Amino acid sequence: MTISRRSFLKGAMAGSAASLIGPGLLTTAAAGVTEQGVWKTAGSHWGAMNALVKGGKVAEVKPFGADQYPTEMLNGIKGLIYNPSRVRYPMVRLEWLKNRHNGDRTTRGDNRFVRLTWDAALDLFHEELERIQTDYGPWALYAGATGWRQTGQVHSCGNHMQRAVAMHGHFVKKVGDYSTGAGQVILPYVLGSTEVYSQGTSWPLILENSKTVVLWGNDPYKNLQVGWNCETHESYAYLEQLKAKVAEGSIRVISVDPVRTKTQKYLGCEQLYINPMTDVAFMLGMAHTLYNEGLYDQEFIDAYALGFDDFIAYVQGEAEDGEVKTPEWAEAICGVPAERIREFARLLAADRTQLLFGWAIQRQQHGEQPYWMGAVLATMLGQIGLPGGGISYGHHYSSIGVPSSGASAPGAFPRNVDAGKTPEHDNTDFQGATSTIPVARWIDCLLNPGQTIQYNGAEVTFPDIRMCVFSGCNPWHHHQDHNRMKKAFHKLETVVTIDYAWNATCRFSDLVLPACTQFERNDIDIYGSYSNRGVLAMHKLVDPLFHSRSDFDIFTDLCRRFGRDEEYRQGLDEMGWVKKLYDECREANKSFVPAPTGDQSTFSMPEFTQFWKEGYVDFGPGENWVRHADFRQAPEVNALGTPSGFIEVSSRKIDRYGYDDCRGYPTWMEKAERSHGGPNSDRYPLWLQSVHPDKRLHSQMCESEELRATYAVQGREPIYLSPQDAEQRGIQDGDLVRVYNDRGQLLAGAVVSDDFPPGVVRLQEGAWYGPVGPEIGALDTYGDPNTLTLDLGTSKLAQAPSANTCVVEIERFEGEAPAVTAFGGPTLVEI
Ligand SMILES: Nc1nc2c(c(=O)[nH]1)N[C@H]1C(S)=C(S)[C@@H](COP(=O)(O)OP(=O)(O)OC[C@H]3O[C@@H](n4cnc5c(=O)[nH]c(N)nc54)[C@H](O)[C@@H]3O)O[C@H]1N2
Ligand SMILES: Nc1nc2c(c(=O)[nH]1)N[C@H]1C(S)=C(S)[C@@H](COP(=O)(O)OP(=O)(O)OC[C@H]3O[C@@H](n4cnc5c(=O)[nH]c(N)nc54)[C@H](O)[C@@H]3O)O[C@H]1N2
Ligand SMILES: [Mo]
Repeated sequence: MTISRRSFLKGAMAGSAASLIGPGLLTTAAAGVTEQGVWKTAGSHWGAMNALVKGGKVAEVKPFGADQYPTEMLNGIKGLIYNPSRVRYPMVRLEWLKNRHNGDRTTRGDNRFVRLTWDAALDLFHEELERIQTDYGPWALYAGATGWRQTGQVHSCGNHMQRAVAMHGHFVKKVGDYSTGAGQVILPYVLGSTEVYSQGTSWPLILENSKTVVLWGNDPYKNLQVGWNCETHESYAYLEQLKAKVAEGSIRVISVDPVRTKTQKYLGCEQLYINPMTDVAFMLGMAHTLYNEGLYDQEFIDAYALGFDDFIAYVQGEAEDGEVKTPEWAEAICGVPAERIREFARLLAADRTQLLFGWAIQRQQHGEQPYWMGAVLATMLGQIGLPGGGISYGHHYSSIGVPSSGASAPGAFPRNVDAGKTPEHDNTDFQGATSTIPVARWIDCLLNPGQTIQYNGAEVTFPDIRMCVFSGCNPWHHHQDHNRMKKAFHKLETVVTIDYAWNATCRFSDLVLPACTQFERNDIDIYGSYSNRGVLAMHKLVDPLFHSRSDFDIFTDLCRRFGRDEEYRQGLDEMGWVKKLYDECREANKSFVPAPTGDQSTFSMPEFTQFWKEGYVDFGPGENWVRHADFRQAPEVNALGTPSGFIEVSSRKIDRYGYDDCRGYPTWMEKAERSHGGPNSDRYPLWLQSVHPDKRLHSQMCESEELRATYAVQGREPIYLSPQDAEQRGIQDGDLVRVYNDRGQLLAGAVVSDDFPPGVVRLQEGAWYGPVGPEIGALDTYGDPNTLTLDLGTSKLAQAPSANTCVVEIERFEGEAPAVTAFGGPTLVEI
């Protein structure tokens, strides 16, 4: 059931075309000694790079030669390695050290910690795993949460944590993720795959064939700066060509978004303003126009889709609600004038149209609906499977749309116990509870053990979790409603976190173990994420700082405590693993045929030593490809993965679940709270969107002081708001403001900007949580939006996060502002 990004990536590559080697493509010498120091290759989510190491320190970072569009975030790398928020030593929370799990848990978060030796810390970790497995059982341990671990296939830290814990005993796992939780559950019913992590139609074909490109809640120019692997930003070359086409008038790009985005400004394209969270109403109005003006493709629907009649009856007002979904009906909800809705529908039907959806609109209550409705719209337009037509849910992510090389990528250090082996504690009795929970429902689970909820047609019964282990994720940024999280954490007996940055997750843990950064260990990865352009040597730049160690070393040492360290590392050390993964990749690519030469003999991977010295192997570019073209060509042979094999405009299967919040076809449903006249807007009139940050990867790099200084306002996270909302509240650009609702309050720095319409404000996710104290309701001094967001499942279908369903009020902050507590590590207590 677990959906792994890597496995989707691999699937995408397996089906893609072969590639060509581009000699001389990489301009920068990978490795070499100069008078000033040594240049080495390294990698990160922000980009593959070359780094100058001088006197044992990283002195300079330059983009990798193949990266023609490097992100400004490379300027944050040095500050990520060297900053006051590094975890320096193994640490234990004072109260927990004194009284262990019997202590006062409401003090968790007071940030008072005592330094430990590695041996003492790992003994405690091991003892706690033993205690939980012996006194309770596997249902009491949650080690399921993983996140944006650093790049590198050997050190992928979630794998290390889960393998080591799994060798000790079973534990509760998660299904889904925060990125596309609703999308990846609804789309298999509609289009037969998750779509979100699938390779998409190649950019060159979009540029060649599309007449209209719709960016639907989508800001690729901002979001393509980071990739799941070592990014090389090839997508930006295509965005540049798109910009030229917009300028010459050969492609019309329209961005459906409440906000004037970075991409809009870069492309110089049109914005179609829409009230937040009302896209489904808007699209229903469009469907009404397409249907009643005869602009939809009946032939395509007859040949490729099922369930259109039930859906159209709803549009025409023949369903239970009796409401006709006219553009006038839609206007009252979405704020787009009815005539504009009609014009937009006509425009999309007039010629080749590519719909490109972002992910934020499914990170809201009923987030399944805009995705389903988008697919229905694309079905009515009848262009699915055509070059430059149809719908994509991924072109803003990790170089999706850049043709894949088709080569085999290196594998990874294993996540699970080896085949044929069992854990030390082989108890699989979850006492009637479910061993896998929907990822965003873990706080519900902590608060309501034993409760049964619906999930995707099944029942999930929450286990009674007592201990959590976190590595490579920062739940105290990524999960919604921190004050509710505090209540849940009062129930936890033990929390262990392994991280290199002392973020709020460390603060709310009992035992914290210092990992090193990816620049302090050797590794191997692909560069170019979905394009899979080549293999990169990630050279260790400097030794682990302070007392930090690689996750590999940390967990080998933990496993030694129950005598299974050799089995854990399969007898290999770090470089042994780097070489093993390279050699396996080399073997797998023996028969790799680069497409443009079509000649296997034009490609070979060198011996490991040569690769390590040169720093990379390039697979060359891939071939153009059209998503769903095979289905369009032969729908019976290349049936979709839906129950019927066809596009399901209505789903019998979902209808049979009988959910009131996800019906048998896409429907408009009011939200629990909504700005622009929606519920609770009288008290909290401002919609808070918590989009992905322009100059961070979530919470990663927030600690980088130099980079933070380029966007912080009075040392706080910026909150963006419209001139109208600012004026109404007597707020000036640069003012300190208090942002609040019934769930929490925070300080932020006001940025007044025309990019934002009245009623819409933005705090970027990943701002470090810095409460004044551990108490529930305490003011957050830096500005983490999840202090304010709603912790609610999207629906009974996906139970995904609804972070973007959130309304707030803002006031100017008067008086003495408390200092920012988010950064700088723990309060060290000597005992
Ligand atoms: N309000 C709101 N909340 C959101 C979102 C939103 O849009 N709005 N977006 C959601 C989404 S899509 C996502 S993907 C999540 C992201 O949530 P996370 O993946 O939890 O976010 P990161 O900040 O990337 O956290 C990664 C953590 O792992 C640590 N780390 C990195 N590499 C290593 C390593 O090698 N070893 C160890 N031990 N630790 C390491 C980093 O220091 C950091 O603390 O946030 C979600 N939360
Ligand atoms: N720089 C940077 N890039 C990243 C990341 C990062 O942290 N930093 N994170 C990566 C990850 S893990 C993920 S999941 C993706 C996230 O990718 P997304 O979820 O697509 O990105 P967001 O930036 O949250 O939002 C994109 C746009 O959606 C719009 N939007 C929000 N709500 C609505 C709505 O109701 N209707 C409409 N029409 N528009 C709406 C916002 O105004 C914004 O312009 O980004 C990836 N890329
Ligand atoms: Mo994400």
